[in-house]
Amino acid sequence: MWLQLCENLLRARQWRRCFCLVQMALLAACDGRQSALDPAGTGAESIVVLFWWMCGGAALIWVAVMGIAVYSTQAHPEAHGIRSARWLIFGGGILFPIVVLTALLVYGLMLMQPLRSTADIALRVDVSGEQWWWRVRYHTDTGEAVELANEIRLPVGQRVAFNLTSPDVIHSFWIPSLGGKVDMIPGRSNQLVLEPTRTGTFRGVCAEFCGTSHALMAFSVVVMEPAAFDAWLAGQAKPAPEPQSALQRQGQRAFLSNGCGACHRVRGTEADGTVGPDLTHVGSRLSLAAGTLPADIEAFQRWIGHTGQIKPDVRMPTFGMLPNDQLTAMAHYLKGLE
Ligand code: HEC
Ligand SMILES: [Cu+2]
Repeated sequence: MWLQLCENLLRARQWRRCFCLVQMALLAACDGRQSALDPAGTGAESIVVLFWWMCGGAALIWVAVMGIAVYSTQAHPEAHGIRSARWLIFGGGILFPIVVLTALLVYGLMLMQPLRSTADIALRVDVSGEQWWWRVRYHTDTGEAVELANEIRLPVGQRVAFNLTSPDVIHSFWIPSLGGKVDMIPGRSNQLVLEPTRTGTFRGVCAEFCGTSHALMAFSVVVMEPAAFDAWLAGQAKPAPEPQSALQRQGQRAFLSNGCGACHRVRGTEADGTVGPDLTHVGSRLSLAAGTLPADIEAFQRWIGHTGQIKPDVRMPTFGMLPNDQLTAMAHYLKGLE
């Protein structure tokens, strides 16, 4: 009796542990800034509804199939005529899937309809998938385009149309918390409409293998109150602030004399390159190099001195040959570009 009691207890604890693990895995997967199951946009909300319907339906079908399988091990073959067996195959194997899949298709198409509508678009943002970062362009009221990289800010409750392109390889633009993903295909311009429903910071990723550093191209999505968004965009539209300290001025000279301006633009200076990200307000970004590094001074310095080690196959040369004081000065200059 004691033995049995112990065994039962042990089993109960194992079950509980197992349950805990499953619960933790589910919570980790469902929560947070990159989860399609914790929606923060109308698109993601439709997807999550469809997901749960499909999960529920799949569970029901699984139970039914298992029930039939168990029954078939118990039943006597003589108890069923060939006609009823045929009916089971026709009904369960052909009729039932046709009905279920057609219903799912119609339901899915109905969910898509409002998502694709281009009515009431409040904001248009161009995003281009580069190797391996995201070029983001806003069009302001004055008609001037504001470019930045790896960061998208949106006003809450407004429909935004993304114009998605790529200059060379296929990427896929995906913000799981806000909605579905859409491919960026060279020579084409695809459209995706999203409508964020709550403020917060979310994470977007590339969902199509695009080369060596595919896993190192993420971006931040910040959903803000409309007034805060307008203020942010007005700030981004301004030219770069002048360097304040002697160190920052030294950094600006180093930046301009080492050829960084051939690939990078800093509005308000002679640096006017477009191969790499626009650095006019790089000091205010939430991350560096497409979510690869934090955006602090040490990270700026590490990036410029160890570029290829941090991001394999990156399209920026490593400037590790520059003396340390120049790297430090450039890092201070860039961090000051807020
Ligand atoms: C040949 C073109 C080229 C040159 C020259 C170049 N860069 Fe870059 N740079 C790039 C590209 C491309 C990226 C994007 C890398 C990525 O994230 O995949 C980049 C990214 C960066 C970033 C990160 C920007 C962000 O928003 O994440 C910084 C900072 C930077 N470069 C600074 C410099 C500095 C300083 C120099 C000069 C010492 C320099 N770059 C020279 C092409 C260049
Ligand atoms: Cu990609």
